[in-house]
Amino acid sequence: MQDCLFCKIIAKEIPAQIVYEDDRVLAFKDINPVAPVHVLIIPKKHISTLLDLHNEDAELIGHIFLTCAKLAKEMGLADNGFRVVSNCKEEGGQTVFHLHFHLLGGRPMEWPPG
Ligand code: D5M
Repeated sequence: MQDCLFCKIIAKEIPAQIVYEDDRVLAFKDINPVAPVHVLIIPKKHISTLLDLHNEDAELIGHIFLTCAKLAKEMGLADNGFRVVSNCKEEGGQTVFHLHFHLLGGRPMEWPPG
């Protein structure tokens, strides 16, 4: 989608530190990490928010979560654990309107989030 930052990363028009890619998803390091491991996992299909998901996206979302688990294991997070977060719209803290999942690990996480 035109003017979408993450679509431009998918198209390699903007550089990113890509850690995984396949035909449906891309994973890259967050530019502003808040944990020792902070990776964003995104669908290649442009979906603005969680609210824009449709039934046909169920398999894609399953694939994204399986990718989160695969990367967490590869990045050494399986023993101590990790967090996966998706912020939705303004009060959820979403700043980039292309659906994404934050994979956070490498330090203890707090609850509730700020
Ligand atoms: O998270 C959006 C996240 O996207 C935020 O943690 C910064 C990250 N970000 C923004 N621009 C870039 C680029 N160019 N590369 C990598 N990461 C980026 P949200 O949940 O929407 O607040």
